Amino acid sequence: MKGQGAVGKPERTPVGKRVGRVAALAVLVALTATGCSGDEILRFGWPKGVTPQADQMRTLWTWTVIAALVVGAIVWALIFWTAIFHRKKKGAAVEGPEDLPRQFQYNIPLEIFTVVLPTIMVCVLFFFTATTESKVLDKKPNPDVVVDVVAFQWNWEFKYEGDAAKRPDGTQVSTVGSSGEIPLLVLPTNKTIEYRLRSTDVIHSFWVPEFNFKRDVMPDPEKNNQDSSFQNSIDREGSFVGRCAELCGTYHSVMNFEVRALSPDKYDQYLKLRTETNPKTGKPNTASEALAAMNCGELCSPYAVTTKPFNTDRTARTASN
Ligand SMILES: [Cu+2]
Repeated sequence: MKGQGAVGKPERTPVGKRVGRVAALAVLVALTATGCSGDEILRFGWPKGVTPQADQMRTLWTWTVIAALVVGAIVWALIFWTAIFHRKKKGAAVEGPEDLPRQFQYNIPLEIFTVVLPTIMVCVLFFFTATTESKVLDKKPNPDVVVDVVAFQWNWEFKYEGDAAKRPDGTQVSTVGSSGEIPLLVLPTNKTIEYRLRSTDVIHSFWVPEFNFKRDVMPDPEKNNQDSSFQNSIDREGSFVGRCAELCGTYHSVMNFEVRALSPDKYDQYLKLRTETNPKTGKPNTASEALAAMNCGELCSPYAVTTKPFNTDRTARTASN
């Protein structure tokens, strides 16, 4: 038996209408007020990648978020629909056993559908995750540049492998960061670069946001069964900030570094300068001295441009950036 209130012409609840209008307005404001371009919206907060690997990750991210938003929108719609349109009707009879909602459960076909469909969705997601992963983690046998990334509490050392980076005294060119100077990892564009990660103390993580990729830097990666190297190629010149993405102690937040991507000829010039001795100091050129000598404008800024050394005064109340 139906409640008396349920009979008669169905009235559209003003609440539903209002919620609909507010939601539509919120979406409109969100889309227009941010001033984001279409490309920016589709990146969903991710930076513009500077490597082909980063672009592949970003494509996967965009489609994953779209899929998640579709699922979210459907689930939210179901929640709001049940909350708004299944309220007790106005003027319904005094509560009694005959006015209770339909007491149903165990909809087997619906349950099978809501288990099978998410399983298929996760499988599709897994397929694209696995194919993207194999592309991003792919390694060429002969990388053009090999750099040892050594993390320590609390900074980085970038040591260049190969004959081109050999100084006359037989040592390899290396850049060590200090609390007063952000280390610059100078790299060539459009070359395959291999990063070999290792830590001298605790676990850190090598993260360049514009690579859309990070990897933990472990002490003893071999003993820890970690594949401690990865490769990529940077497709445009520029300065990109890098950060430590694994809590590593008191000064975890101040381990910023900078990747400086230069065209291959500028990079060769840089590396050559690094192997040469500075007549003023009698020591091999440092990263900043080599860049200053190159004098190629913003790209050859001798110091980091995306981040600055942190204030070593412990009573200061400013965060690093
Ligand atoms: Cu760290």
